[in-house]
Amino acid sequence: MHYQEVNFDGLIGPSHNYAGLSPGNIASDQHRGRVASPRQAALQGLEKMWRLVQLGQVQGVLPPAPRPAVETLQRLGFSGSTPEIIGQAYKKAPHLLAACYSASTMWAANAATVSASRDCPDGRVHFTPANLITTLHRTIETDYSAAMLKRIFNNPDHFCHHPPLPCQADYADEGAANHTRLCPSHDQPGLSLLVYGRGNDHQLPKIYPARQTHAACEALVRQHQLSSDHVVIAQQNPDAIDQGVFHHDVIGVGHRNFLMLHAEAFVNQRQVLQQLQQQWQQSTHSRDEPLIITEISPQLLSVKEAVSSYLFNSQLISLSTQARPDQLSEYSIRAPHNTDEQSMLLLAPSNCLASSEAQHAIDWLMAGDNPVSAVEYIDLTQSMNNGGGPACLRLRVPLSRAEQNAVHPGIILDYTLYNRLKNWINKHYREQLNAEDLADPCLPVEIQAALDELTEILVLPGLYPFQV
Ligand code: SUG
Repeated sequence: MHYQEVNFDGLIGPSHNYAGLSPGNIASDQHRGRVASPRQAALQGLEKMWRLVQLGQVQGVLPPAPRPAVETLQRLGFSGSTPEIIGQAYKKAPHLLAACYSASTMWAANAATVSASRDCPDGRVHFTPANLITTLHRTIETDYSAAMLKRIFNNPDHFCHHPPLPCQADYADEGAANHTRLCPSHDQPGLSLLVYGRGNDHQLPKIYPARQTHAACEALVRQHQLSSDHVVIAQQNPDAIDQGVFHHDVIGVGHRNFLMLHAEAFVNQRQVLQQLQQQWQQSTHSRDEPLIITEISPQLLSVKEAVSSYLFNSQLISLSTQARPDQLSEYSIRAPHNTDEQSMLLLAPSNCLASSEAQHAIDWLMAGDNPVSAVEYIDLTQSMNNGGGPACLRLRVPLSRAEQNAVHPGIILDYTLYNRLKNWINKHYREQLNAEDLADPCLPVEIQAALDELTEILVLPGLYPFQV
């Protein structure tokens, strides 16, 4: 049966702003209080999705959460009508208003952990929405994301939805950003690499929070019934967390049989990589398809520069059978030297162009013995300024043909939907948004009108609570 890794990207919502809400996320901190452009942000995200379609990929669109989260402001003690609640919150606790306005559901890699049907004993795709308890603005995403994913993957023959892990510090979970599935090809069982920052030992970051726990990784493995010989659980290097690596996908990316990561990503990295190789041999029985691991040394690219360029937050895209070399854009720096089954495109954030270290690392990668045969750059500046690169914006779901057919069809991007969404963004989104604009009583009304129309475009009637 034909399996494919399908990307589902978070559509960037109309309240995208820079509020500096994420300690340990250096870009978010540096851009606190800057003027954001929701329109440009959403168009950049949409262009990325459309590029994937042009490259022959199946691409889904995940609608944003309704904002502001008035019910959270109510739970925090603000009362009255929506304009009154917003007015009080802006005066007394602007950081809470900003949290309730955050468009953070755009970073769909944090929406859930997803296991492929080939990896789960019941043959279904398993989803556990992330509780995101480390930050307020992110933990209020969970109920919405859980409901939205159930609407989109709503066939119980193919999809199994679990509740989020308990909202307690020991089970802090940030979803697929800390999960990499490695496999010889998507129709075969995979090896799950789960990464945490906080366990029982004392190797903790000193400055910034570790957002994922070991206990959460173990619970996810149990929840999805992954077999232990198909799982490796690794600890993030606490020094890397203190340099801004708040999720593993800031320092490593894997696709099919290829894992690319910084040499300082993990505690005991040697052992972790050895364990991956051993389990690969045992679990995949695939000698023809080796697991290729490429480590980038700190001499080539420092952790600091990895964080500022976001090289490891690139997407790796299989070019096999999907895209021909002539489908690569003029931004592809090199044409693929082969287009066989192994060939992959590195879709990197355009920030990498401004970093000579990142450029050297890419040159080194392209010259090396690995599947990356082309690189292309994508401008996601608006999301990047909040610490969200190409890989953060997408949730990967490996799907068979039958599973793909069971996904809600209204969210699969084609040329018509791309154009409708572009017009919708241009019609509804503000060109600019700053901290003071969040006090504007017109903003919730504008957002509601936009989201109401979006549910018609995506054929998801009644998705938002304000519609019922
Ligand atoms: O959780 N930024 C997000 C970025 C998430 C990136 N996702 C992955 N690495 N997969 C975060 O830190 C900033 C919002 C603000 O400051 O306004 C923010 O939430």
